[in-house]
Amino acid sequence: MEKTFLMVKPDGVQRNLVGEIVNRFERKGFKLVGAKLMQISEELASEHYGEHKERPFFGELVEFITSGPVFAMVWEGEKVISTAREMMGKTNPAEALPGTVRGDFGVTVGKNVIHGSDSPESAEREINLFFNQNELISYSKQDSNWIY
Ligand code: DAT
Ligand code: MG
Repeated sequence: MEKTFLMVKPDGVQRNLVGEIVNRFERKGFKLVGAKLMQISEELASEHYGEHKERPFFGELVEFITSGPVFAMVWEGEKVISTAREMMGKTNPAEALPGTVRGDFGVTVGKNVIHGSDSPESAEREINLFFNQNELISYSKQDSNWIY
C-alpha cells in the first residue's frame, strides 16, 4: 500500500493544529504508520528542501522549518500521496481552496502549515530521510474492511 510523508510545520505546531490535521487524515480513512515531534537540524532541512537550493527563498525556508518543533508523520492508503496533496491545498494559502488545510488555516506562502510529498519518488526519499525503518509500524486496522 502507498505511503506518504506529511509534516505539520513549526507554525502549525505553535498554532495548536497538530490534532486538527491528524484528525483530517484519520477521518478520511488513511492509516497512521509513524509519527514524532522533532526539531529539524539545518543539515536535515537543507537535504529535505534540496530541490529549492537555488531559489531566493531557500534561506528563509530553512530558517523557518528549523525555527521550532515539527510533527512528522507517515500515512498509508490507496493513492495517499496525491490525495494528501489535494487535502493540503495549493502551496500559496491565498490560492488554496476552503476545506483544504492551507485554505482553512494559512495566509502566506512562507507559513503554510503543512508539508506533503509530491510524488512516489519524493515520498520514498522523505520517509527515509525522517524515519528509521523501526519507527514505521506495520499493523492491521479493523476499519479497513469498511474503507476498502
Ligand atoms: P509545496 O510545499 O506545496 O510542495 P514547494 O515544494 O514548491 O511547495 O515549496 C516548498 C516550500 O517552500 C513551500 O511549502 C513554501 C516555500 N515556498 C515556495 N514558494 C515560495 C515563495 N515563492 N516564497 C516563499 N516561500 C516559498
Ligand atoms: Mg514540495
